[in-house]
Amino acid sequence: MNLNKLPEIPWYMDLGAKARNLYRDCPLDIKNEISFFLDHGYVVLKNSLPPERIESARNAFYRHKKKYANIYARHADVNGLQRRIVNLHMALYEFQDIFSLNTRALKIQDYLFQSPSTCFTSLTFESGSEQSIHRDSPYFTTTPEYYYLGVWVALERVDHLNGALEIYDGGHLVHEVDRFEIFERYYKYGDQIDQMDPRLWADYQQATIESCIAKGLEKKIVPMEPGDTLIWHPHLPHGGSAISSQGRSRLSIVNHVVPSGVPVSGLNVFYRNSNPPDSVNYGYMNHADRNFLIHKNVEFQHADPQPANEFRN
Ligand SMILES: O=C(O)CCC(=O)C(=O)O
Ligand SMILES: [Fe+2]
Repeated sequence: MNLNKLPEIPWYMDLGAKARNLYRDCPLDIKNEISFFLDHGYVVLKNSLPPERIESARNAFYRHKKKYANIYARHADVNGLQRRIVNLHMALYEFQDIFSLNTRALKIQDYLFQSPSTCFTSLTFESGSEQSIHRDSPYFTTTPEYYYLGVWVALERVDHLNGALEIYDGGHLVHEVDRFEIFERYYKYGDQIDQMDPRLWADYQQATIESCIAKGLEKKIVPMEPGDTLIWHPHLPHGGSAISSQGRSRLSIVNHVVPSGVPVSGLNVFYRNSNPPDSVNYGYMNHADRNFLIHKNVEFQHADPQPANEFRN
């Protein structure tokens, strides 16, 4: 794919008139959602998937968990729940449906990208993530930058008891912090860096949160019902709220999506210690008219890879 086709900066990153101007051509049936997204950095689509679709994804998950009980057991928390399964959709068609058949959510993604949205990765949480607030961009650096959205679907009710998404409302408008100053705290340009260096992640997130607080933004949690979808802006600081009722499940799937052909890199490119790639060598597959990047394995917390084509219900 010719990356030159995508504008260097996605239109929704523009803070002012240009974005507003472009969104005048927005289809009427998604205009309110696009407007909310531009103002708040996220939008919730109520009942964007019907109860039968949610039920069949839930059933597929619990069947799978039972069938591969020995593998799941290795990664369960003290309550027997899974905190992070990577790319489980590669094994479960019902999870692919959650992306491909979420028509209203896709219309919004396609409009934002001005290009068909493609599923890059998924994370399945059976328990709230309790992840501290962060922007995804240091580990999800697209070329060009910011061609990325988070598409989060509740498979059961989510609230403060089981750990909902927590966000800085409007935090997507907080300017990118001086990431290059952060890099130079630890490295010189051209150094070999640890691709997972926790300092390069944590300092960036800390600076971002301080900027949100300085702007007077407040954290808020977003309760959701099964079948609701939340789409977040690439710059939205988000995380998982504390679970006040430990042991209560929070089954959810999040797809990280990009336009087809967009390369995704990590810290090295985010901090411009390497040049951004100019092409991708990913394979894509199609399910119900939507492209998915092919991952060979399903992983538990980024480890213990299981070949997706054998790890089936
Ligand atoms: O599901 C959550 O609690 C947070 C997930 C998240 O931060 C992500 O997928 O980027
Ligand atoms: Fe995230």
